[in-house]
Amino acid sequence: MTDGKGRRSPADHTTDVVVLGAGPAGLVLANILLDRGIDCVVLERAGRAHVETRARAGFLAAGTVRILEAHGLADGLHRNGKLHSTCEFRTEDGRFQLDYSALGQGEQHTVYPQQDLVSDLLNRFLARGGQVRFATEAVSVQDADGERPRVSVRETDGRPVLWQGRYVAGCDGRHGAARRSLPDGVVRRHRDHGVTWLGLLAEAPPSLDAVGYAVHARGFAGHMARTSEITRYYLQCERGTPAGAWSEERIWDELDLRMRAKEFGPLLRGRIVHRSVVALESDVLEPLRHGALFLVGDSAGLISPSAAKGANLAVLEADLLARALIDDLTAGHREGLDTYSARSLAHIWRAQEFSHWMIGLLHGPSGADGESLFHNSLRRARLASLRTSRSHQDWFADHYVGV
Ligand code: RFL
Repeated sequence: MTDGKGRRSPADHTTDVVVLGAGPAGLVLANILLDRGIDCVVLERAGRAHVETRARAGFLAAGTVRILEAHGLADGLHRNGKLHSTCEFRTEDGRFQLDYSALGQGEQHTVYPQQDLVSDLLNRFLARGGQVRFATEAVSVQDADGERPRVSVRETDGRPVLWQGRYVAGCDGRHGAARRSLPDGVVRRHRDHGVTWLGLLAEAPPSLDAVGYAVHARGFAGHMARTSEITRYYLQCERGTPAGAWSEERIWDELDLRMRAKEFGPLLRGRIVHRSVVALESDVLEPLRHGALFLVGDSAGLISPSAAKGANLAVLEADLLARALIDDLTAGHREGLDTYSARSLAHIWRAQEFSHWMIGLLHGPSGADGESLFHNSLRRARLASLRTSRSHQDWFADHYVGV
């Protein structure tokens, strides 16, 4: 903001790092910074209750858990999370399980709902004196290529406020202010995978001790444990299907059919307590830095949930950026900041590649034309390799549980 003579208006608040967004990325970053005595603030558009109850991810990779442990942020997930290491594929050729703790590097997931992780991170940050401004929407990042970038913010009462920092961390997701404030030169590589899922949370215990992936002519169905009382299910649906379009009975019947419950055992039914429609899309911005503004997590790149990588990448990038900011702000070493974008992108693209491979494994065209039939035969062959080839399984395990 400038006055009538082109002078910058004075900032209302100053800090070292302005963090936009209180999701996994923003809160991991802010906790690490605060631990090292770096002054920061987290500006969050939503209210606290919303942030702590937003159900999304649940599968944390072993590397993610190690990062959280290294910063003393893993107590809750060790107390209440569950180790998990099996996935099951159900197809027209039967079913098979892979115990990935016995394959590749032998790593496991920890199943811990994202909202519980966010709640732990938030409580720890606040308990240590961290500052989070809820119901505070960042509108734009200004002067990102200058010495003192600023974030203009709309407070709850609509009042405009300016925050100034040395750096701004854009952890505010796909529709946030960080992305909106980038200059034209930033490239966005985007892919719409043409597949839509109905994402469901059922008040029902998991029905199998594995992540279930069902490949069916009627479309994909997925089963993922969350807690002993809540299970996530996915059903592929037509693009444009409203979240509320299917009755609970239809949902369970369709899940039974696609998961082949008659053949492999019943699904434990319960109330559907949450539904959302997820269009499988991916995008990556390059570079992830514009001057003093850095992109982290979903704001850096959106990844389809097919391989459960999004929250894991968010934590990994937050750790990379935190270390780089600490090096710069405590010792004047800029190298970490200079390489942040390239290092993060290397991880992001490997995760994108695997996610894309998973989409091809789990979905196929439903038509009976030559191309659809060809595609489906390829998919069948891919599943057969996974069922029978140990080297294929080792490769899968390392990519499935790693980032
Ligand atoms: P988040 O979690 O979206 O947090 C961004 C925060 O920024 C706030 N915000 C703003 N604040 C201030 N000013 C603004 N202008 C703002 N605009 C937005 C928002 O309110 C929010 O609080 O991003 P972050 O931290 O980058 O974390 C990313 C993860 O949330 C995401 O990648 C995962 O949830 C993806 N994902 C999964 N990832 C996994 O690793 N494992 C999984 O099992 C998994 N399952 C999933 C998923 C995503 C799903 N959906 C909803 C697409 C399942 C689903 C259904």
